[in-house]
Amino acid sequence: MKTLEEKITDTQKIRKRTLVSFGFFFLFIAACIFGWKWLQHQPKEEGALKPLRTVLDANESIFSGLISDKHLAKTFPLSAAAPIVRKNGDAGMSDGFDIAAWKLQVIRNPGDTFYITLDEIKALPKTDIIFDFKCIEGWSQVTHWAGVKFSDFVKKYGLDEQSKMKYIGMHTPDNQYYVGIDSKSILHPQTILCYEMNGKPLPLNQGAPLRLIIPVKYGVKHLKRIGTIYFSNQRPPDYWYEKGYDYFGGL
Ligand SMILES: Nc1nc2c(c(=O)[nH]1)N[C@H]1C(S)=C(S)[C@@H](COP(=O)(O)O)O[C@H]1N2
Ligand SMILES: [Mo]
Repeated sequence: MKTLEEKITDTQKIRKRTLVSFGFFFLFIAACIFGWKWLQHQPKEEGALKPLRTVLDANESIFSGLISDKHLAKTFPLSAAAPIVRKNGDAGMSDGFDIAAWKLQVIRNPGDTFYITLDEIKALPKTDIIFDFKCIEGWSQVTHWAGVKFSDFVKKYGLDEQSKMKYIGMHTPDNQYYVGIDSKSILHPQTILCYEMNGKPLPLNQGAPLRLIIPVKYGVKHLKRIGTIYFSNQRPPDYWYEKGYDYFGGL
């Protein structure tokens, strides 16, 4: 049996602990509010608050080291490919585009440009890929594409030196959509310059006559309607990066 005195000290102990716990709880909440306010007052860097941008860039340096030709995106049988393919994003897909007059512009070096026709691209070995196309908006779909491996294109057009630069840049003929991609990912064996979907010529709103399919990246990097390709050791401008997403866009 506890004496009355002992019972009183027990109650006091409980009261003290409760008070201390509440104290810590309120300190924690205050720290959260303070931290959040601090974050909101930080400057922005390429569309993202600076501390968040720092974390995104740190992630990039970790994950870009993991890209390798041996790590392939999962592929699927033909029967798994969706017959009706989602369409998303129409930046750079402006009206009045003359598909018949299209040529791919390749900037070998600043001031050294050449043009390639679709027939010349189609003359290179064709590669099919069926993979799970993932959009950062939260949807994904198994889809079937075909075209020329980017690495085959590089070999055929003698761009080996250029492709050793850190990045490749691409933009639509009207410059309204643009991406930058690390060279390891662009030379990955599953990356293709794509001109077919479900065994048929690429539909216009899906990027005809030529789009990028790069299964090691999120949808944002699969630029539709390629106008120009160039090489650079600096990060080329990137549409979604400027809106605050990470530059790498890897899966
Ligand atoms: N030119 C261009 N390419 C683009 C986009 C865009 O807005 N314009 N959106 C990207 C995004 S966010 C996704 S998810 C895919 C969608 O490709 P789809 O329309 O073939 O499904 O295209 C990518 N390529
Ligand atoms: Mo997307």
